Amino acid sequence: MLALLDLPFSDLIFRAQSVHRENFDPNSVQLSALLSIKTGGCPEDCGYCPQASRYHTGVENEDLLSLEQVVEAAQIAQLNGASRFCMGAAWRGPKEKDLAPVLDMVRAVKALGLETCATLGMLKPGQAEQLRSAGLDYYNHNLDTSPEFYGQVISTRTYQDRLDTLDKVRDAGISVCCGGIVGMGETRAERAGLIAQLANLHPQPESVPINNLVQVKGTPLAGTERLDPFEFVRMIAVARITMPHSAVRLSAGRQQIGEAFQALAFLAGANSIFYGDKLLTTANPEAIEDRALLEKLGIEPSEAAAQVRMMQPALLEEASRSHRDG
Ligand code: SAM
Ligand code: DTB
Ligand code: SF4
Repeated sequence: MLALLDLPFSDLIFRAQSVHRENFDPNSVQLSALLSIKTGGCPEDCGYCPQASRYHTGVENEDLLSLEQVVEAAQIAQLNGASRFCMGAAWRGPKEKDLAPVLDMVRAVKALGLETCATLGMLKPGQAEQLRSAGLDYYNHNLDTSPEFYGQVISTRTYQDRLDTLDKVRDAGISVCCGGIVGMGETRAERAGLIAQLANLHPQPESVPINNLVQVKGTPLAGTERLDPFEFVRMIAVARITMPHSAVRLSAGRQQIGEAFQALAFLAGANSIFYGDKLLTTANPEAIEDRALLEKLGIEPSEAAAQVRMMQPALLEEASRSHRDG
C-alpha cells in the first residue's frame, strides 16, 4: 500500500483510472444523502468529532428526530436525486429503547424506494439482525485510521470493538460501508496502514468512505497541520486500486478541497459522494453546486437517481427552503 502511495502522481492516477474503467462506468457517481437523526451529546472521545459532549464545539445535545422529520428529509433527498439515505446518530451504540424508533425510520425510508444506510455506533448481538429485518441495506462503521495511530485519536473504544461490529453487520447480511479519515496528523505509512486494514476485510466493504478531516474548533484535532489535497487524492487512488469492486466515496472535506481536486478524485476512481448541503453537523457543498459540477464533468448520478434527478431547480429550491424553515 505504501509503495502505491509513493508512486509518481501521474503513474498512480493512471493505474487507478485503469482499474476503475475495468470495473465501473467511469462517468457515473452514486449520491448518498446524509441526515443526523440524533445530534450531539456523545459520550465517546473521538478527537476529530464535534459531537462528543466533552469538547466545547457549540454542537448541542438534541433529541432523536421524529419519524415525520426523517421522512420529509428523505423525500427531499430523493427529489434531489440521491439514491441512498444515510441516518447518523451520535451514540456510542444504540440502547434497546433507541433502536425501535430507528427501525421505523428505516422501514419508512425504504418504503420510499431509497436504499437505506445507518451509522449508529457499536452494535450489540441481535441489533444488526433487527436492522436487516427492517430493511437496512448498508451500515456505516469506520475503522477511521491505522491500528498504530488509532490510540492517538480515540480511547473510549478499541480497534477490535470496531472490527467486531463490522462482523455483526456482515453476518446479518447487511452491506458494509467502512472507511476512515485522513489529515489527522498521521504519516503516509499510517495512511497505508488504514488502506491495508480495509482492503484485507473479507469480503471487502461494498462502500469505502474516505474523509478528509473537517477541523472543528474545540476538538483536540483542530489546528492540526492540513493535509496536502494531493495526498487525499492519492488515498482515493490507492483505495480504488486495492478495492476494485467497492464504491469509493469522496466524503467529508469536499468543500475544503474545491472543484479541481474533486475532479482529480473522480479521475482517481472515486465514484460516490455525500450529497446535500450538510454532512452531519458541518457544511457540504450545496446540492445545486454539486449538480453543476457533475454536469460540467459529464458525470451522471447513478442508479435510482436517474428517474428523478431532472426535477426543476426552482422546485427543488422551494422544497429545500420550506424544509429548512420547518
Ligand atoms: N457515532 C457513530 C460512530 O462513531 O460510529 C456514527 C457517526 S460518526 C460521526 C461517523 C464517522 O464520521 C466517524 O467514524 C468519522 O469517520 C466521521 N467523522 C466524524 N467527524 C468528522 C470530521 N470532523 N471530519 C471528518 N470525518 C468525520
Ligand atoms: C462517514 O464516513 N462520513 C460521514 C458519514 N460517514 C456518517 C460523516 C462525516 C461527518 C463530518 C463531520 C460532521 O459533519 O459532523
Ligand atoms: Fe460519538 Fe461517533 Fe462522534 Fe465518536 S464519531 S464522538 S462515537 S458521534
